[in-house]
Amino acid sequence: MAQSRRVGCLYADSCTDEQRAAYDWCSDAFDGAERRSLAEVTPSDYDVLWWHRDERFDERVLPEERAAALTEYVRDGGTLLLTLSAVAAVEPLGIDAMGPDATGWEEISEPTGHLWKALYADHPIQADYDTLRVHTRGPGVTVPYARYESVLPESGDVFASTVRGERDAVSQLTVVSWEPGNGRVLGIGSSVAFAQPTHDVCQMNRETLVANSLAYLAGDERHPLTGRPADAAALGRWRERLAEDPNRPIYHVTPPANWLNDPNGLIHWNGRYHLFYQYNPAGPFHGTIHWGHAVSDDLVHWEDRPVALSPSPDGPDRDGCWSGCAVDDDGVATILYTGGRDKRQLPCIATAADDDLTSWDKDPENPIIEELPTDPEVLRTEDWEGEFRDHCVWREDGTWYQLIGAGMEGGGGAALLYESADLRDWEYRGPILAGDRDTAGTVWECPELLDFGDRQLLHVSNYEDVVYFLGTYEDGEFDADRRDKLDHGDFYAPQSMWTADGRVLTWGWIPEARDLSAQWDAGWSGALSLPRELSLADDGGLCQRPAPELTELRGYATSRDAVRLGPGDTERLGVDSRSFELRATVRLEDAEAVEVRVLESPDGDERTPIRYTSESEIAVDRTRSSEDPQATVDTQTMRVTPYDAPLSLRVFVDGSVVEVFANERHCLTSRVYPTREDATGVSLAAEGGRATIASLDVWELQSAWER
Ligand code: DQQ
Repeated sequence: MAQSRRVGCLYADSCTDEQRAAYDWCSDAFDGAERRSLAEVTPSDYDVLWWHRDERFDERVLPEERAAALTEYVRDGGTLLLTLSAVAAVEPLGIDAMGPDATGWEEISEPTGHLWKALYADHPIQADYDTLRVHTRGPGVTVPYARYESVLPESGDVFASTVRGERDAVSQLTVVSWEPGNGRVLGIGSSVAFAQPTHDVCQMNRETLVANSLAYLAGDERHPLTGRPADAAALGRWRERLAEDPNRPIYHVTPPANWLNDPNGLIHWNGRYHLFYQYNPAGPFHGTIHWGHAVSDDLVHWEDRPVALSPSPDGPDRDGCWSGCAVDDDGVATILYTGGRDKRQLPCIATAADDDLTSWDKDPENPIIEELPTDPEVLRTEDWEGEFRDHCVWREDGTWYQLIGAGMEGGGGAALLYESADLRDWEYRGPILAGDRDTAGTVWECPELLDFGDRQLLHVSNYEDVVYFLGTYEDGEFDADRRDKLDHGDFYAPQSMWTADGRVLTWGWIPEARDLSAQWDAGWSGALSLPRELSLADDGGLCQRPAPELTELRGYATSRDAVRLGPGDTERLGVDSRSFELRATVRLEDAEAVEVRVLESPDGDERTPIRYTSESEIAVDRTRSSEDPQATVDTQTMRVTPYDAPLSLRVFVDGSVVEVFANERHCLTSRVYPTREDATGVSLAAEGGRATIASLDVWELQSAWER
């Protein structure tokens, strides 16, 4: 039945076949639909305006005066649907400073449509579907499109990317919503062509999408989540929306929604701890990287802050603000980060515009280093003119030093040293350490040098692992005498903060271990590790332990005195949780192995054993962690020393994160995704002999976020 809405269907000079087909359909669907040329339309006559354009968008079709009238109409509360290449009008209409960067015609070879974000699964436009993947165009036609691909709208909120056949094209952003002034604008940049026939399902989906969009825009209802969040309350609503997901950690730092990777710019400033992180507001995938922001007074309770750093449409960071660090430049909080544009990645600098580190002023001279070093030559790849990024900056005797991660042509990864008097003019000094390609990786990302007095630690991330070197750093050279991994599992690109009382705390990115579609469906991706206190032991080795502040999160406790297990014995503990800390001291006696099984269903079908063996190995066995075929199931292992002493174990389970600390030295972080609601138990088991769990405590851990 036709809906009674006044829809103004816009065209430039005359209607094309495609516009005629679309607007004919609209007249059937809406009683009050009328065609109007842009030159003569009176916008306020309509509940909603729809501009569907299949010809290339050209600013000449929108003379300044017309554009101004439409802009005013929208700002005053009017609503506008832009489809296909009309989405490009957002720039001249002043709706967004950044228009779609990918426009043209494409041949559709398989059913194509929209990949909706989980955040908007219940949006009135999409609510008729119980899937996030909705095909709206069948194969065999060539249709126009206007999408965001390597940039993001500056103020628009992405509702959907693209689905092609069964494949998620996550970075082709095609449905975007704006709320300029009092108005609302929706852009659907592809897969809504009407003229050529398509098969029934696509046709129905396409009509539902456009009808829902027009009805939504013509009505007064606003969706509570729409809009790029500008404050903690709006970010909290996103967090709330995802809170029921049992895989979502509650006491690890996560993005409010969408994507998180490396920790950045860690700094204790004005009495508060600031954590920034690589963040993609477009969705749960790596792309269009901004800096997200969270603050804490105590290192365990965190508050969301609005996005701190965004790419500038005209800047050297147009395609992304990649990893960097923060320093105190005589009372001015300053960040150095990597700006990306096309195939160039170069260092940029920004200073805090306020004491809360909420916004940052980028230096007009960015990038502050314009040329890549040539001695040795930086590795050129398909993606980059030079693999050259990420920053670690410190001051010594009044001089600033900076490490940048790189790959070297014909060699392996390297940490390159620069020197400066003012953080802006940098002189190249050469690599402080370079790895060989076969054993240390082709590129070193996120290098960080930590000074422990007599000895120093350098860690680098080589695409696979975080490798650390212990030794001495002097006169621009690092002389390493030990090397190991900082973590043996899912942990990458860590960065550290010095606390006021002189401790080093390190956070790493805990990536997901499930496929991209599963991440998309979850609506979020990535977490940060717990803060780890790094220090050197008397024997010169590295100690890593959870920051003591974390005990603040402890709630209800289950404690056991010595538990003695015979060969084959299993003991179930009275734990029913997915967010807890377990602390145990394990003696193997003559057992071959002891297992602490977490996230275990009552029948044991789903469980994640953390296995300590007489071979001095800890394994997190994921073979039965999840019945979800999208989850990774391999076993992750690490060696633990000393061989014959009891093992002191601390395990932090949080939704899908299992973070293991052994003997305050070795770490293994794992991701697991139990599917069963009752996979919340913990049991102990011994194999091949007797074992003793000398002490055992389990604490429920509370949320780090206010709810
Ligand atoms: N992640 C950043 C880069 C860095 C990499 C991009 C490491 O700056 O090299 O998001 O995960």
